[in-house]
Amino acid sequence: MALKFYFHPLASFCHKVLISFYEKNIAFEPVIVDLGNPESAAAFRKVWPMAKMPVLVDEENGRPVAETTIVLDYLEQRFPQEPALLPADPEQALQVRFWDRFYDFYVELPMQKIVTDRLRPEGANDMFGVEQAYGQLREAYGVIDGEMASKEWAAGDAFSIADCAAAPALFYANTVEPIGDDHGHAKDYLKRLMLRPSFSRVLVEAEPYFKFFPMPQRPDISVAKGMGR
Ligand SMILES: N[C@@H](CCC(=O)N[C@@H](CS)C(=O)NCC(=O)O)C(=O)O
Repeated sequence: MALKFYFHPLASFCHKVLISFYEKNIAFEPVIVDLGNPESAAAFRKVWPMAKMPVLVDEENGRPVAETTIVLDYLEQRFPQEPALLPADPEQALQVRFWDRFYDFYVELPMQKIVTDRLRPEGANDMFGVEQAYGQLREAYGVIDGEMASKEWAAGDAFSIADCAAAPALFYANTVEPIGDDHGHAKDYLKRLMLRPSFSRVLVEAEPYFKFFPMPQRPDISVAKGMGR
């Protein structure tokens, strides 16, 4: 039951799926994609022409599965072993799906907008869009802070695919726009995520690549190593 996983260790959407692999103890074959390398990029485009990471290829059926939320859903169906990251109860599952979408759209995407603007050619930056993205992150921090006043994990008491989405999104978002002390519940939630063994493993594996993070701020994983506040 070989699962090929096309990914890059620095890429936050790839972290989202790695967390599920480590939570559920699913074996996979890692294939690192380097979109800056023409050969690696061309090989990846043959797997998935949209060339967005990650992509899972289950050698049992040979079909590529793209889009992280769908990949996580696929893993739940294929590997129903504990822990279940998508609840069987339809109402709870709806909550999990909602918070997965929230973290992708309102934390992950604005964070990526800010970071990838640094990679644009000189003169092609989008300062207006970047300012909007910072504003959206601050708005999202307020929502998360209110939610996490009464919840342990993104959708309630159980760790779920919503937390797989939240962890890398909030980690990198906090690097580019630190969550303030006025949002203590959101800060504590990020700390819980970083101490979760599945995500702290992802962060430790990503650390050698942080030198390629294109912002002046460097990601800091001391909390994940049990050394930070
Ligand atoms: N909606 C997609 C987004 C995937 C995505 O944007 N991946 C980034 C890496 S974190 C990527 O492939 N970036 C390369 C590019 O845009 O050229 C998903 O959930 O899988």
